[in-house]
Parts: sequence; C-alpha cells; structure tokens
Amino acid sequence: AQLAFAPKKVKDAAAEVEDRAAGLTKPLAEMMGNWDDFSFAPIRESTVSRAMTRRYFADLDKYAESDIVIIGAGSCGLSAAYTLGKLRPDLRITVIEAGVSPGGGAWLGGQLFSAMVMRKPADVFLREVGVPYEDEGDYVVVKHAALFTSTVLSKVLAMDNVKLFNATTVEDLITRPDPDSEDIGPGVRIAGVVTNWTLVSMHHDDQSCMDPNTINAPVVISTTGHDGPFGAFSVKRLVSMKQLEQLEGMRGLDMQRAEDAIVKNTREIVPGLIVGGMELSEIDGANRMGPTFGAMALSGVKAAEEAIRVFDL
Ligand code: AHZ
Repeated sequence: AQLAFAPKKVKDAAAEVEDRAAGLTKPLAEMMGNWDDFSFAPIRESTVSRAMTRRYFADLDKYAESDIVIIGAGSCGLSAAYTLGKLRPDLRITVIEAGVSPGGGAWLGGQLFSAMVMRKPADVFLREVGVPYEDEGDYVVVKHAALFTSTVLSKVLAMDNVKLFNATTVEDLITRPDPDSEDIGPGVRIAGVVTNWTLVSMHHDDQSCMDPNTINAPVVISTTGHDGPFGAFSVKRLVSMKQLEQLEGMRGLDMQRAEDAIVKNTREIVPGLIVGGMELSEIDGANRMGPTFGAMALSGVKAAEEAIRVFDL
C-alpha cells in the first residue's frame, strides 16, 4: 500500500521549471530558466545606507509638521489611517507605532486562532478595503486575521500622504493652553506628540538624558488599546496632567454591549485629541468585546471622520 505522503516520481527538472513558469510573468519565468547565469545588479554598501537614511530623514523633516497624527497602528489605528488617507489625500498623516510590527492585537482572531470575526455592518469596511470573507448572516469571518491586517496595512503604506514610523513610541503629548476647555483645572488643547525610539523609551529608568523628538499636529487620534505595558497611553497621560479626573477602567467581557459602546463613544476627549478603539473603554468604563473586531474597524472610521471635522474647524 502507498502512503498518502509518498514522494511522487521526480519529474524531469526542465519540465518542472516549465510547469512552474507557466503561471509566472514572462521576465520571472525567463529568469527561472537561467539560474546558472544569474547575478544581481552591482551595489556598494554605502548606497544601501544612503537609500534608507536619506528617505527616513526626509520623512522626519516633512512629517515634523503633520496635519493629523495617529498613535498606535492596531486594528483601530490602521482603519483610521486608511479612511483618512483615502478621504483626504491633501492631509499629511503620521502613524506612530511603538512595536516593530504594526497591527497590535489583530494578527490572530482570538486566543491563538486564525479566523477573525466581524459583526455586521462592519462587512462594509471589508468590502471597501478588499478583504474577502465568508458571510454567516449576522457576522462575517475573514479566514485569517493577518489577511485583514496585512491588506489594510498594505493599502495604508502605499498612500502618498501617510507615513508610518514604527519602533517609535509616543512618550508625551504636546499641549497648549485652551481657555475654552476648563472642565477640570486649566484646560489644554493637544497640539502634537512627543516621540522616541521605543528601545530608548524602555530605558529611561537606567539611562539619563535621552530627550525625545516632537511632531506638531493640530489633531491627534489616539488608539493605543486597553491598559497594558504601552496601552491606554494618552488617556493615562490626560489623568496625570489633570485633564481627566480619573479612568473608569475597562469592564468585563460583554460582546453585545461593548462593540456598540466603543463605536458610539469614539470622540474628541479634549480639544485636538480623538480617542478610538479599546483605549476608550478605559475612559468610559466600557466592556471589552474579546475576539470580534467590527467595532475596531468602525471606531477607526468614526475617529477619522471626527479628525477631519476638527481639522476643518
Ligand atoms: O503597540 C501598540 C499597538 O500596536 C500601540 N501603542 C500603544 N501605546 C503606544 C504609544 N506609542 C506608539 N505610546 C503605541 N504606539 O498601539 C497599538 C494598539 O493596538 P491594539 O490592537 O492593542 O488596540 P486596538 O484598540 O486597535 O484594538 C483592540 C483589539 C481588541 S482588545 C479586545 C479585548 O481585550 O477584549 N478586543 C479587541 C477586538
């Protein structure tokens, strides 16, 4: 008897290459037929360094004055970046992500499972971005959360007016006095973010004098997730600078209530600062929803719309 995994008779190598090449573009197929003559175009090491650093520093220069900064590139932040970048190609949008890998908690659907669940009507966002899904009636399922995250990310990164600085942490908020907002103590409006390399941010306790960098922006969207090592950054800072009395703290899991609350409560918290996604649950004492991501996508869309409204004021 033959095992299901028994190796097939090895085909003639040339026929194998031909088979594989049949589905490829012509230049790639031609290359595969000629691996013995293969060689890359010439390069010098400094050329590679300059290709990267020139662009990075030009971006630092350009985006030091941004129109809108998004803190955190999780499912909410990326959805906000997509919506903003698409609706307003005239705006200069910066996304700051503390991690090396953007995406936050949206690389898996829940626990360590692959599929991502979104309740309707968040399927509208999936169609807009071009993420395929299975329709299950009241909800839809993307076969892998990473397919959602990588698709949104690829669209955002391809936009001419959006720059992602990853491995970079927002350490503080830039503020200006705001005479119109004095609910709690002297009011401020948010006027940008204070940044540092994430590895530097993690070493303020054992190294001295590692001052940060800054980005000015009239509107900031914070989507740093619920409390955790980096999470709920902006709302915790608002409490310590006495712009919020206290945080209510994220409540237990209630999918039914949590998702509606997050979308409805996505709003400008102090002038110039819009909060979206799970960071909001810490302000409002909203429930968590666990592994269902529709509210993150639509909170991102609403945060983007709010940001445009505030920017245009
Ligand atoms: O690295 C963080 C993550 O990628 C990033 N971040 C946090 N603080 C930062 C800072 N500077 C720069 N100071 C920072 N970046 O923000 C991102 C947050 O992504 P997330 O996936 O944690 O939050 P989200 O609100 O976009 O999505 C929440 C997803 C959840 S949590 C949850 C539950 O606990 O029940 N359910 C869902 C769907």
